[in-house]
Amino acid sequence: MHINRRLLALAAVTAVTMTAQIPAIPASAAPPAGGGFSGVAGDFNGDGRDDIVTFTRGPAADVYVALSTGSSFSGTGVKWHDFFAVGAETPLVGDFNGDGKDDIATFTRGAAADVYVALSTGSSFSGTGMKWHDFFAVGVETPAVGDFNGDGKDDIVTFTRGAAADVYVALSTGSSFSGTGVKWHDFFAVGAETPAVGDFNGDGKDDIVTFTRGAAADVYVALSTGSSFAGTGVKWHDYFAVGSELASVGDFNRDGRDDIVTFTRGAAADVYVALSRGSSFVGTGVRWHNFFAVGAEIPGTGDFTGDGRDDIVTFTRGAAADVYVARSTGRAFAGTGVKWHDFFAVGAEIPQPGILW
Ligand SMILES: [Ca+2]
Ligand SMILES: [Ca+2]
Ligand SMILES: [Ca+2]
Ligand SMILES: [Ca+2]
Repeated sequence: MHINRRLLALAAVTAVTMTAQIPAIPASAAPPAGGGFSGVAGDFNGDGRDDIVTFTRGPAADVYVALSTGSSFSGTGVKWHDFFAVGAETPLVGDFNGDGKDDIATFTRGAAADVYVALSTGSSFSGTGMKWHDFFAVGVETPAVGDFNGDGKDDIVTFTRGAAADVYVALSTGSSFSGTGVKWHDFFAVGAETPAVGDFNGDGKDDIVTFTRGAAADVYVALSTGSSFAGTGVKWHDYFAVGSELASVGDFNRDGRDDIVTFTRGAAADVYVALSRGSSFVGTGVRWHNFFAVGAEIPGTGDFTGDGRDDIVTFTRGAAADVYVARSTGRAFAGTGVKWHDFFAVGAEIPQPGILW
């Protein structure tokens, strides 16, 4: 996301094949205890190409990175941190000090609600036990990352969901996250909706989106003013991410506005995109790939080729631990079965980018 905001080249958009978007019945992605999250990719060495990271969590709490070469992810067993995201913590990615290299954050949630950060040096994540906030994302809240005030440093947001549906933000100072109980919205991502972050109007400040999924399949957006998220019940799409599909965000056509993507997974393994027009997401049933993120694989988004258009990745995990990428052409995701790594995110590890609802 960081790269795409800087690339405002206009991409020609033409119609692609229209097909019916059908509900899918994917297996569970085995989300972390207490609820899921959706993270986008990070560029850990600052070369303009997004990379992948995986967290073993548990007692080992190892963190491995494989760097994008533009056509594959390089490096097996390259450990960037040996004690981060312990137990069942929630790890996410962002450039928290604004130096152009993406860093990692982990949220303990629960009663402690601590937030730790380790900063990228370009070849490792530095710092153990560096607490950037001591009361954020409490209980089973859903944290996410974005630059909500547009100062170049990524901030953190948390969604209570449920009946309260409150949204809190803490802004990065470059060395901590500032603000406790600072509510930016008081009714967004209600019940079991799945929220995510992106700059949907392309003004340089990240906004929030929520997917109702189910039969309604509504998509709501609230735009950042720099100090709050504005708008309640502003529907940007009325039929996207149906049933239990997994939805995420990326700028797939490189126009500077983040778009939305949904993965049916299961046997169909279809991928649909709706492009942002700045005040709505356009396109229903526009399929950008017809066989990607099969079964219970974990998909994600990022600009792995470094051309300014966000691509898609999927992790098989398990014993195979294969990683596939399909690159965006601006109108579709190209390539089936193009393996970028053959041993990454083993077993039940948590890769990022990844959607784990
Ligand atoms: Ca950084
Ligand atoms: Ca910021
Ligand atoms: Ca925005
Ligand atoms: Ca776009």
